[in-house]
Amino acid sequence: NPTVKYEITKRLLAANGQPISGQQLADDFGLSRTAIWKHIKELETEGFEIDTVKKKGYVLTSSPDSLQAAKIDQYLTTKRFGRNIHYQVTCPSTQPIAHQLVQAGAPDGSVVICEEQTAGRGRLARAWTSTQGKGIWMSVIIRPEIPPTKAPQFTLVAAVAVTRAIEEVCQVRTEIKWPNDLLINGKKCTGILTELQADIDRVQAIILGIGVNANQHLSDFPQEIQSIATSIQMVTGQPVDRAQLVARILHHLEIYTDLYVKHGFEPLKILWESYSCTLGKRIKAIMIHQTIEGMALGITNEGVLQVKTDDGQIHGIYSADIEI
Ligand code: BT5
Repeated sequence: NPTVKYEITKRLLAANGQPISGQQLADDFGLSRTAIWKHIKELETEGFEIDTVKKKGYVLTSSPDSLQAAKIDQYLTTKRFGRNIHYQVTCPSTQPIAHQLVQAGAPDGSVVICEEQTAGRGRLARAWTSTQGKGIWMSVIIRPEIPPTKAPQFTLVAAVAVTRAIEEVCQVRTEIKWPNDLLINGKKCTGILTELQADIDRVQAIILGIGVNANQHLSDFPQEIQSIATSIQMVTGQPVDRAQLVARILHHLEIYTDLYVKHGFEPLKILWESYSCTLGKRIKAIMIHQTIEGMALGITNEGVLQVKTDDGQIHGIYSADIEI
């Protein structure tokens, strides 16, 4: 029973090294002590180290660096976001799972998260490398009351949320490269993928894919992206507590989503601009059918990038790959 296991894990984590009586757990969950013991044994196979102290009960001595709901839960400060977590050790990609959950009626703020993606994806069917246990690979289901045309702005909302979370939890500043990359020292540490399920005039759900490189070393990346990718640990030298970072991302994502739904992108714009490394620079915006080169002037209240070409014309860009 996954719910009981989850509750036991939560209790053990919350006990902070103090013993928890097996009898107490058995009483609370209406199970036999043997059934509780079986759950404890299962947790041990998942990497939890648990001592059995005679007459006192179970003591959690260490927990694995993993992203089970119970591990994230201990840091959660949100009302809705992350209150419904689907965890899998491995999956092709969290995005299609989240799409299915939307169809099944998953509530606002539901999260799909895993340790490893075997077919992680970026925009335009590009691949996203998602090494086992090294990063945060998650999809957040958001159900805002907005028209579908506004959905792309969620990429910017998410970029600000993740930037702030990384800054607070890992003490390192990331820069936002419009629209969906977070960089440290010019290298990509986070990618965001915004997908949508919608009726003609109404968003059913935004499926926000967030990939954060947390604890990789250079050799964990495939050769072809070693020169463009980085991880937080590679920069700070400190291992990242991924569960804590996930909880903080969800914290900011909930606040900024609510702010956005109420007041639009405008109140988030100043924050977004303060982290941007795109504005005020000469850039190349590469789109599917054309490339525009010029000065990145700013973003509009709708999050559209404005680029001034040498002939003085100003172009509004909705989505592109940017070269600086
Ligand atoms: C993105 O696409 O940056 C969006 C990445 C979204 C990943 C999340 S993880 C959870 C959820 N489930 C999924 O399957 N996806 C989402 P784009 O801007 O198209 O960038 C893709 C490019 O980034 C690739 O072509 C590589 O050059 C590079 N890249 C691939 N893996 C990377 C990594 N781990 N770190 C940095 N760069 C990477």
